[in-house]
Amino acid sequence: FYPAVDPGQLIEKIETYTHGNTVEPYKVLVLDDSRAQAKYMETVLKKAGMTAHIITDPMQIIHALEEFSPEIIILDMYMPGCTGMEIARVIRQQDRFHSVPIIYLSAEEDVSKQLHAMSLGGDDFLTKPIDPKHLIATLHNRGRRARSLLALMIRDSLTGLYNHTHTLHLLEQEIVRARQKDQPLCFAMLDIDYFKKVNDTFGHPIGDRVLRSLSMFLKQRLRKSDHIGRYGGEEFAIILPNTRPGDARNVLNEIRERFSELVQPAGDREFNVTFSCGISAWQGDSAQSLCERADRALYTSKEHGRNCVTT
Ligand code: GH3
Ligand code: MG
Ligand code: MG
Ligand code: MG
Repeated sequence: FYPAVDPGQLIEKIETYTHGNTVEPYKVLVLDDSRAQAKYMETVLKKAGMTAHIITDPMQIIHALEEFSPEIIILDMYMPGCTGMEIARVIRQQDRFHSVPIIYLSAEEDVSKQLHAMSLGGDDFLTKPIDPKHLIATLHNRGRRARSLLALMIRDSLTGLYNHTHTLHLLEQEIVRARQKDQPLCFAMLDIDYFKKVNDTFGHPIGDRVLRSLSMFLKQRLRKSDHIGRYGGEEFAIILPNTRPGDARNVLNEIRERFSELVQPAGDREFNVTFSCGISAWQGDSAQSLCERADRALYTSKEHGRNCVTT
């Protein structure tokens, strides 16, 4: 346990250090079997403007990961019945927490033991007693890097939209929310019509520009609460929370019509592009089933001559 520091003085120091920092508070999970150490950490983190979640029982780790969704994890090394390394391994087994920074904080001074712990899934090894400034600086650096990595991981680089994996993750989340709030939810799949011909006629770079133009168009015309993803090559997925199927159809029909009127330039030529759309309304079923139904509706739109929306 960090000794003999005047908490008032300490807090003042940390506040000076973090002054002017406007980033969203980092969510930090701390596991330490010593209640006193855990409490101390909580004070330091909170005063540094971070959101702290403290546990003293290693058995709570899985639950804490689920409930709190930490961005950074601080682990004690020696706890009754298990070690920090074993906990790190449990954390790393979960896909979602594969790249979340894990920092050991321990009184262990044996460097070979520290290195061993780092080789088992840890990113840093800090020793107790830790200078709060040192701790907070480490957390800020780790947190910033973790966030920029995550931002890259969830987006498609061509369009800036959410990628396939993250779109499905959002869909799962919105299903949970729709159930809790007893609200409707719609899912739309879009596929550009005859896109192969665009590439063949005007070249791949112009095709890429069409993909970006549709992405921008969707971002401008949908609500902030809607999620737009690039589902595949020239396929897009849209999650429409709190939306009834009739409203989803009207919105997408409007977008479809406006987009089809948009002139796409290609050197001294120009052309128009259309898309087909399939919409499914959530009926208490799984994300997979919702996707399958939207895909079938999209297929129907293609069969009916393209440039239309099927619910
Ligand atoms: P349909 O109306 O039936 O959807 O016809 P289509 O030509 O759009 O469908 P198809 O699936 O045959 O072709 C999709 C094309 O999209 C083929 C592929 O080369 C192109 N494509 C996929 N990803 C990209 C990309 O990132 N950039 C470009 N320029 N083209 C892409
Ligand atoms: Mg301990
Ligand atoms: Mg396609
Ligand atoms: Mg297509």
